[in-house]
Parts: sequence; C-alpha cells; structure tokens
Amino acid sequence: QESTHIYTKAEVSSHTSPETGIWVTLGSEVFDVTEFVDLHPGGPSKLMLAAGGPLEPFWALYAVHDQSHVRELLAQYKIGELNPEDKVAPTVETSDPYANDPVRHPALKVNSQRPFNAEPPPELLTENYITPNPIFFTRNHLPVPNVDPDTYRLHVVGAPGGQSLSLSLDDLHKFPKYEITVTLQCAGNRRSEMTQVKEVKGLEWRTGAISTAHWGGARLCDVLAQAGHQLCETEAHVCFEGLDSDPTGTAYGASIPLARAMDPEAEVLLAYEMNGQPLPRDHGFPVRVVVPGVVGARHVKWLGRVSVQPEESYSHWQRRDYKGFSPSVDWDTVDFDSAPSIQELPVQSAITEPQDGETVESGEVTIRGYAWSGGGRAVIRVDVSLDGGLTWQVAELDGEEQRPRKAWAWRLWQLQVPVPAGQKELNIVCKAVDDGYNVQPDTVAPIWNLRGVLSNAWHRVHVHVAP
Ligand code: HEM
Ligand code: MTE
Ligand code: MO
Repeated sequence: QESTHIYTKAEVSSHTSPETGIWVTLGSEVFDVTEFVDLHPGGPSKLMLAAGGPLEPFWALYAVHDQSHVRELLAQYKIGELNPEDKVAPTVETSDPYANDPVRHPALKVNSQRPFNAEPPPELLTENYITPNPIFFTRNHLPVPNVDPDTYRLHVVGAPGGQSLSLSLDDLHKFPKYEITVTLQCAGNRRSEMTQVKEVKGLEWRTGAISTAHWGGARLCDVLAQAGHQLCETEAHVCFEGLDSDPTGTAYGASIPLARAMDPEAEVLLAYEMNGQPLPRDHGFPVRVVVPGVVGARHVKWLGRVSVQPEESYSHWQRRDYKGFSPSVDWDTVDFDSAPSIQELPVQSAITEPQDGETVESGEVTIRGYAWSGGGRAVIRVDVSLDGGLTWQVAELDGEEQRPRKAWAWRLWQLQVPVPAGQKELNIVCKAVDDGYNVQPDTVAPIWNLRGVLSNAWHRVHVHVAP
C-alpha cells in the first residue's frame, strides 16, 4: 500500500477556493471537499467558513455533525494526514499586554486584533435566535483582564447613611436570580455603511455588532438597595468601572441614570451567566452589567466598582465617545458636551441572507435578517422590498414574542418570495417598525455623524439572479 500523504498546516490553509481546491482538517486528517461544497446540506457558505482549517470549532456549534453518517461521508474525501509537528500549540509571548487574551472562535470576522473586536459572519448571525457564546460579537477597548473568581470582589459604594459592600461571587449568588433574554448592540453596528458616505473614525463593523444571549444574575436594584441607595428626586447616575485598564491605570467606565438602575421593570442585571454558562472571558468574566434596551457601551464587563454620583461617569467613553451629532459637525467643530450620551438605541434591522453581491437562484428567494429596537420597544413589522423600495412585502417574524415595554431581544425574520420572471438583479431592502411606530431612515447621508454611530438606515443588498 502507498504511504499516506503528509501535509503542513500552511499547505492546508492555502486551499480555500475552487481553483486551488477546498481543504479542511478534522483531528489529524486532511480532506479535499471541493466536490462536496455545493452539496452541503447546511449550505456552501457555511462550509466555506472552515475552508483551509479545522472543522472542530464549527462542528462544535452544530451538533448535527456528531453522527456516523456525517463522518463516513467526510471519510470519502480524505487525502492524507497533518504534519504531526503542526499540532504543537503555539507558545505565548508574555511581554505583550494582549498575550493573555482568550483563544477566539475562527468564524469571527476580526475588525481589530488588539484590542480584540470581531463580529459573527451574517450567515451564522441569524442561524440561532440565541447567539452561541463563542460567536457572540466582541467589543473590547483594552486587553482582557484575567480575574480570579475566588478573590474577585465587587465594590459597591454605599449611600450616605448606608453601607459600602464588597461582594464575592458567592455573595452575588445569594441575591434572587433573574434570567432574561437581551440583545446587545454596539453603537457602531453597521458603521461601514456610513464610511461609504464619508470617512468616519471607528471600527469597520458590518451588520454583526449585535448578538442575543440569555443572561442570568442579580438585579442591580437589589444590590443598590442593600447599599442603602434609593431613587432620589434629583438627577443621579450609577457609574460602573471595569477591571480592564490602559497603561495609565484608567479603567473602562460608563454610567446609566439612577432612575433606570432602580426601576425593577428596567431589569438591569449584574450578570454572572450567559446562556447557562459562567460568562466567557471576552464577555466580562466573572460579572458584567446588562442594561436591557440600552447601547452596548453601558454594559460594563469585568465589573469592579459601582457608585452613585450626581454626574454621569467622567470616563472617556461616556463623555467623549458614543454620542450623535449633526452631519455637518466635524472634528474641528465638535463639542462633545453639547450632546447627550447615547442610552436607548433607535429601531434597527438588517438582511443577513442573501449577502451583497451574491448570485441567487431564479424561481424563489429566501430573505432573512434581524430586527430590534431600543428601550424595550417591540418590533411590530419588517417590510422587505426587492425593487429598491418601490414595492414592499411584510416579512414573517420568528423568535420569541416580546413582553410589552420589555422587548429586550431581537426578532429574526424571513420572507420567501418568487423572483419576478426575467429579473437579472434584485435590490433587496429591509426596514423595521417598532411599537412606537418609529421607522428607520431611508438613506445614510442625512444621519451621517463623525463617529459613525447610530447607523440604522434601510439595509440594502444587491444580488444577481442566476440565468
Ligand atoms: C448539516 C456535512 C461543514 C453547518 C450538515 C449535514 C451534513 C453535513 C451531512 C446534514 C446532517 C443531517 O441532517 O443529518 C458537513 C461536512 C462538512 C461540513 C462534510 C465539512 C467538510 C460545516 C461547517 C458548518 C456547517 C463548517 C458551519 C460553519 C451546518 C449546518 C447544518 C449542517 C448549520 C444544518 C443544516 C440544516 O439545519 O438544514 N453538514 N458539514 N457544516 N451543517 Fe455541515
Ligand atoms: N466593558 C469593559 N469593561 N470594557 C470594554 O471595552 N466595551 C463596551 C461594553 N462593555 C467594554 C465594556 C462596548 S462598546 C460594547 S458594544 C459591549 O461591551 C460589547 O459587549 P460584548 O463584547 O460582550 O459583545
Ligand atoms: Mo460598543
């Protein structure tokens, strides 16, 4: 018998297109699945996410592959083995502040490696109503702190006449546990579309700086009450500090109004669980704030300190970022103090399937996406157009029915429509309506702002129709 072919990791990673052949690995085995890609029951685009590398991280997300018939099918495409030396784990460089960052899922589309910022690809984003933890979008401003859960303490500054608290994880678990499903969206989601109008400062997020999880934890109002805080007549703010800090020792910080923090109906959590698991390190282990209906920036991760103050947090991210301005304001004229910090977000929706530039089959097309609104406002309708907005059809809303005024989570939606005969291309557009009858603006230019936040114009996707 002929000896087995041995391939290096580098060789495998250079096989990612039909021209070169499409290779993947499972354990130490190498497969050429070029012929199978178009036959994949989960669709070619999903399989292609693993092209040139290991299947394990993807198959870990989809247990459908843990079946003997799937392994047998794959075995038909085996072409050899991985070079054993390529299985040695890479060594860690310790002088690098990011050296202790966790290992990330390879499906994430990375916008910046240090600090780590990444979004799930559209074809995975709306595959599940609950985003699996490993592909939940990640927005870090600093290296990920390594927090020891045994010595962790959450410091809560007490009210005058009350008492300050130093809470261990066990202490936090003694408060009544609440569980809620909440969608988190970064203010910069869809910023890349704003960049097309005019340059902005910020990470080039596409449609994936949004994800949904089932969070578990103590209510912030219960913890504040134990420290002697009550709702007061005068305006006050609850300030949060993370355990992540820059080289000068300045921690990430943000604040929310005390009125929201103390309102049991607002369901603000100090979360220690994400989808039934302890928080992953990237998402704030061991404790983060979850502020339903409010911009991601206030959901402070690796929470170290909570205090109530007469003014908003003095952090850069509260005062000099995450604010909206008129399209005519530029970096020379901007006065950050003139605009309120972003809290509740406006109504949003996007198309995740098909993707821009794709070719769809003639006959029928399935259009999918997500829709969400801030402040607990429920999405009541998603309109979809195939002709750039001339005519509209109403999409079917999937996902959990939302509670009135507490619609914290997104709705996924879909529409199956015949492709009009003779059509060579489609200009697909979506727009959502929330229960305040708020709608999305039709174009980006009038909402352009120098920081590229609040990008929620109608989402447009241009596709070709196969002849
Ligand atoms: C379904 C094979 C890679 C996502 C399936 C099924 C097979 C298969 C045979 C149908 C299983 C059943 O229903 O019993 C393969 C092979 C792969 C591969 C041989 C690699 C060579 C991937 C990757 C992803 C993925 C990389 C995701 C990133 C899915 C999904 C389904 C599926 C979501 C379910 C589709 C549905 O619910 O209808 N795959 N797969 N697959 N696969 Fe894969
Ligand atoms: N908390 C800390 N401590 N440090 C951060 O960099 N980023 C914020 C927020 N909380 C951040 C933070 C921003 S801007 C967003 S959008 C969300 O976390 C992202 O949360 P995720 O990474 O779990 O998706
Ligand atoms: Mo963000």
